[in-house]
This record gives sequence, C-alpha cells and structure tokens, in this order.
Amino acid sequence: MQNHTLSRRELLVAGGATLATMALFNSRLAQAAPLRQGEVVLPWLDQPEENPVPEVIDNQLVWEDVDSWITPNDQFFGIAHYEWPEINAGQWQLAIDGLVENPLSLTLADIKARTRQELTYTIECSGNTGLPFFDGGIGNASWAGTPLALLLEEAEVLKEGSEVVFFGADKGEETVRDTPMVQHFARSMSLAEAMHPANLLCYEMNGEPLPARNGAPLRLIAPGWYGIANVKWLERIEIWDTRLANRFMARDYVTVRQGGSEAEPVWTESLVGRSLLKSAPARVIRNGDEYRIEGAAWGAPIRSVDVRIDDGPWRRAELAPGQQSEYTWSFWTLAWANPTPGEYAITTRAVDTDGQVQPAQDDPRIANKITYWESNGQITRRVNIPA
Ligand SMILES: Nc1nc2c(c(=O)[nH]1)N[C@H]1C(S)=C(S)[C@@H](COP(=O)(O)O)O[C@H]1N2
Ligand SMILES: [Mo]
Repeated sequence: MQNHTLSRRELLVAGGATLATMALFNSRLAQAAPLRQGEVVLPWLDQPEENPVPEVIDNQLVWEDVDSWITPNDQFFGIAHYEWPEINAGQWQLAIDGLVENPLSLTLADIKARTRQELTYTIECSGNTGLPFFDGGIGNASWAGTPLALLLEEAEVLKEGSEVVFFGADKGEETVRDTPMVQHFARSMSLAEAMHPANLLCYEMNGEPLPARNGAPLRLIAPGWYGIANVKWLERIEIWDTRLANRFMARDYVTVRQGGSEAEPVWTESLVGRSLLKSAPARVIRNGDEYRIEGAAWGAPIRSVDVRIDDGPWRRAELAPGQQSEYTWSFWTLAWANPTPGEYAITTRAVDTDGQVQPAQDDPRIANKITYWESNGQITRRVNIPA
C-alpha cells in the first residue's frame, strides 16, 4: 500500500482551502486506513469468476484490498476495447478541428502550458457488476489537466457546431452492414455537455504522469459520466453538427429493457451515459469479537447508506467524515457486534441527496434489463463468521 500522508499534490490542492477543510480531508483519508494491529479482513465467499477477457479488462479492483479513498495507480483498473496503444508523447499531437473557426494542433507541452485544474473523480465502467467476472471496474483518483471548455473556446466553435466527438488512437476492425472497416475508439457528447467546467483533458493521475493503461499521454475526464465517456489515448477532437453513431454510441453501451406486459411488451433502447447511484460492501473486518462492514457509495451525491444483514432491518451506516464531493465515492462503515458464527448475506443501498434510492434487484429498472450495462441494483455479498 501507498503511505497515507498527504502527497505534495494534495497539499497543493488543499493550499487554497481553509485549514478546517484540510483537517476534514485529512481525517477522511485516515478513515479509509490500512488495518490496525490485530485486524483481519474476511474474504467474501462469493468471488468473481475468472476474467475470460484479460485483453479487454485489466487490473480489476480487489474489494478486500481497498484501504485508501484514493485508489493507487497500480491498483486502478483499465479497459481497452481494441488495443493498448503505447504512444510516443514526444511525437504526439492533439488536433481540434471540424466546425471551428480556429483549428488547433497542440503538443503535450502546449497543453501543459495552459490552465491547470485538478479534480478527484470516481470512474466506474458501466459494465461493472453486470457480468459474473467483473466487479472491480471502479477506482477513485485525483486527475489533473486543462479544462476542455477553454480549448473549445480557443478553437471558436462555429454556430452550427452542436456535438463534440472524441477519437482515441486505438483502433480495430468493425463490420457494419456487411462492410468491414477500421475504426478508432470514439464517443461524442453535446457541445453543452462538453463545455461543463469540470471536464478535463487530463495528463496526470494521482500526482504521476498519466499511466499508459489509463490513457497516456492525454485522456478526457468527464465527471458525472460512466467510464465509457472518458476517452483515453486522445488524438483528435472534432466538432460536428450531428451525433456520432458508432459502436460505442449506438450498438454497444445501449441498455435494452423489456417493459409493458407479457401480451404487449414494450422494448426500449437507451444510450449509456451519465453515472447512476450505486453502492457496494467492500469488506468485513474482524478485530477479536468485534466486526465491522466497510463499503463505498457513488454515482450521485450521497446522502446516506443502509446495510441489511440477511433479511434483517436496514441499518444506517456511518459515512466517513470529510468533504462531500459530487464526483467521488463516499466510504462508510457499520459496526457489527458479536455476530454468531455462520454464513451471512450483506446487502447495501445508497440514497442520494435528492432522496432517490438505489434500486433493488427486483426493481423493474434492473429486472427488465436485458443488457449488462448500468447494473446499479443493490449488491449482496456473502461472508462466513468463523466459530
Ligand atoms: N480510447 C479508449 N478510451 C476508452 C476506452 C477504450 O477502449 N478506448 N474504454 C472506456 C471504458 S469502457 C472505460 S470503463 C474507461 C476506463 O478507464 P480506465 O481504463 O482508465 O480505468 O475508459 C474508457 N475510455
Ligand atoms: Mo466501461
């Protein structure tokens, strides 16, 4: 594990804040701390299946190992649909063109010379917990880069420009209506969405140069969105007057539901985009006869988290003290006094600041879903309390 003293970077961030905020931030890090003397983690009985697609999903988070609010880079998951490009940052340039008055071509040094902004954001793959081998597609990092909005302003988007299309350097073959073609990974969002001041063109992760796995030399960081929107290995940003309709906008990352009735089913297909309210038990910790359940909640600003053991009552967990951030997971704890030995099922549900409750597995939003993306239903994990 990394040590938990504040990094120089975090101190720089905190430098602008008040001392009180800083103390809160500090205590929040302290809350998600390594085990104390005599404490042991009980491994979950239900473990994810072996990953059949290691070339796509890399380095999943191991929930039992989560002991810091910031996920260290070497524990951060990575996704690549086509390939894992290794880009020579010295030769690399970012093009911003299409429906703009002033097309730009920028080196990494050009981008680093522009306004620097930092943001802590929890990124989750929309497929996470939707497949039996995939529950570690999430991590929380401090990202640094330059605001996307400033570069779009610099490029002077023409008035007919309405959509911002992000292209990665990674490419692969797709067959569309019987025509094989080579396509780059790409996603788009509306100009209004792209102009959100929190969006970053990011070159740094947790105070280190952005790792190759996570999109070096430059990636989009789009807080409030699922992972899919955060295009890595960025090469080109084009302004269009229409939506992108490629594999990642129109075929995959489309949630299909069957609603209506048996006699008259109504099918819907909707684009996966903004993140959804979610929580998960992370681990059960034993210290002598004392146990506690730790976990995380994310996807929306969190008001509270409830935990249920077997079919017992929902009990309110204690949120880790500190800044409530719109874009990061919140850690929580529930004390579990003297459970009798045996097997238990632990379920959690998050409530956001608007009072929305994370859906149960039998909620139609989850139960009607045919596809695996956006699986934000309540998660149950099983643990054995030893005799
Ligand atoms: N260029 C590119 N960007 C990409 C992807 C990709 O395959 N290629 N995968 C996306 C998906 S599905 C997710 S969940 C996030 C994961 O970000 P990470 O690999 O840094 O964890 O990257 C997104 N950005
Ligand atoms: Mo993803």
